[in-house]
Order: sequence, then structure tokens, then C-alpha cells
Amino acid sequence: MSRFHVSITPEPDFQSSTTNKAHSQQSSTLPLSKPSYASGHLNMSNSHNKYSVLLPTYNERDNLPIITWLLAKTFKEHNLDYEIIIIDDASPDGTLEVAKQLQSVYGENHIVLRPRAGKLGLGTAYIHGIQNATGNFVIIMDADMSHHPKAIPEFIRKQKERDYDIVTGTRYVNGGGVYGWDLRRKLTSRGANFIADLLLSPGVSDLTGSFRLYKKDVLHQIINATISKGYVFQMEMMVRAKQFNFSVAEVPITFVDRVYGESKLGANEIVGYLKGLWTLFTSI
Ligand SMILES: Nc1nc2c(ncn2[C@@H]2O[C@H](COP(=O)(O)OP(=O)(O)OP(=O)(O)O)[C@@H](O)[C@H]2O)c(=O)[nH]1
Ligand SMILES: [Mg+2]
Repeated sequence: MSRFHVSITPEPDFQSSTTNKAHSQQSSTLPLSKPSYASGHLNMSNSHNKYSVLLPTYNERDNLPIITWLLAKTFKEHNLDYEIIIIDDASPDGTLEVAKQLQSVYGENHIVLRPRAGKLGLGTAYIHGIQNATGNFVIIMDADMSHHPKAIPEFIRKQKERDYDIVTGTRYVNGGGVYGWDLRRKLTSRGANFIADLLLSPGVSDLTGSFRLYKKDVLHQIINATISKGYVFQMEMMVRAKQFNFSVAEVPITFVDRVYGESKLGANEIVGYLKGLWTLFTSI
């Protein structure tokens, strides 16, 4: 029997300032209990797990202090061991200088800098980051505040439920959502998911999202097998997960458009995605 299955838990009611959405409806194959971390701890202090957050940055100088503060707060509140690995690709806006200042505030054990000399892309940024990760779990997320650290305790809780290999955030089930995108951007994302699901059916509701928790060994294996570059990379990771029969659970997340900075999604990225999808479809 395949170990590849997907289950969903509700996004916790964070009393978020970004959304008033009620998260009362859930769909799941598992018993659900309302997470309580808005008010309390997860009682994970007795575990020896360490969480390495891979944070690729390109021109994120304004977002980086906020995301770092929220990450540190979240991990501290839940008594979790963590490190944040910042992989900056020589951002012209001076993101690395900001990262250095953050390192002096939070400490070298919590902020690890792994800069690169030029903009080499997201896929290789993850590979570079994981090579330096000392945790047994790796969390991948964007640095632009589209992925809120408040969801991380729920990812961890979910992972522990059945010792899942991967927990992925999803915008496309009850309890999840997207805020701040125009119709074009929403249609692009939905379309990208629809076509990928049609061609490759990896069995995950949000294939292009990149807010995920992996066992480190699992991420290693998946990344080594992944050939795509660019936007199709995240989707291929889920295709490979299915191929290797890794277990995947889903947690609804609220995705908010980047706080500061310019969007980089243009026609070139969309064409690149479609080409990459076709390459995968014809090669797998
Ligand atoms: N190190 C590194 N980080 C990158 C690169 N491209 C993007 N990033 C970072 O990867 C994360 C996701 O990229 P985004 O540009 O936000 O991609 P997106 O969310 O699809 O698009 P927008 O938010 O609309 O721009 C962000 O933290 C970026 O700063 C890159 O070439 N190298
Ligand atoms: Mg973004």
C-alpha cells in the first residue's frame, strides 16, 4: 500500500490582523482538534528536534527583520530549537547587511548566513541552504511575509500526528486562502495547479506553494532527484515525493501578497513553468 496520502487540519485561529476569515469548516481524513497555540504552548519542549528554516532572499531588506522577529518569537514561545539560514544572492538592496545586523541581535546559533555571489535562483538556494542545515527538520518558506510563521506550530503538530515525511501548506482547501492578489495572479496560480494536477496528479492541493516542513533526509532525497528550475521546482518536489512514496499531510494556510517589494512573476516565468511541466510530463 502506498504511504502517500494527504490529510488536512484546520488553520488555527490566530486572531490574525490579515484576515477575519472564520476557519470553522474543515475537511480531513483525520480526527480534528482545534489547535490552541494562539493562547498557549505546544508542549514540545521534551523533543530533541531542531528546525532549520531556509530563507532565500533577494531584495528583502524591508521584510527580513519582520519575518525574523516573528520566527524567533514563534519558536521561543513554543520552546523549539531552531536556526534560520538566510541565503541571500547578492541582493542589490543590501539585504545581507540587514541579515548581519539581525545575526548580531539574535546570535550566530539562531541566524546563519550563507550568502552567494550572484542571483543563482531559488532551486539552488535550497540546495545550498540544506547543505548547511543542522536540524533534523527543514522548513522552507518565503521571506516576503506571504508565509506567516504563525502557521509553523501547526505544521509541527501535524507532522507529529503520524510522523509524516512532509507537511505542506495549502491555500486551496477550506480554511486556506489568498489575500492581496489581483484576478490575473489568482487565475495564474489556480491554472498552474490545475494543469499540473491534470498532467502529473501528485495528490496535493497546492502544488506551487512553497511553505513546507520536511524531514531533512526526505528533503535531501527529493532535492537530489528534482531537475526543474524556476517556478516548476516546487511542483516537481511533490511529484518526486509521490514517486518515493513519502507521506504528505496538508495544513491550510492564508497566503498574503508580499508586504514590501516588487513581484517578480511575469510572462517569462509563466512560459518557463509550462515548459517545465511539459518536460516533466514527457519524462516521468
Ligand atoms: N537567494 C535567492 N532568493 C530568491 C531568488 N528569487 C527569489 N528569491 C526569494 O524567494 C522567495 C520567493 O520569491 P518571490 O519573489 O516572493 O516569489 P513569488 O512569491 O512567487 O512572487 P512575488 O512575491 O509576487 O514576487 C522570496 O523570499 C525571495 O526573496 C533567488 O534567485 N535567490
Ligand atoms: Mg512572494
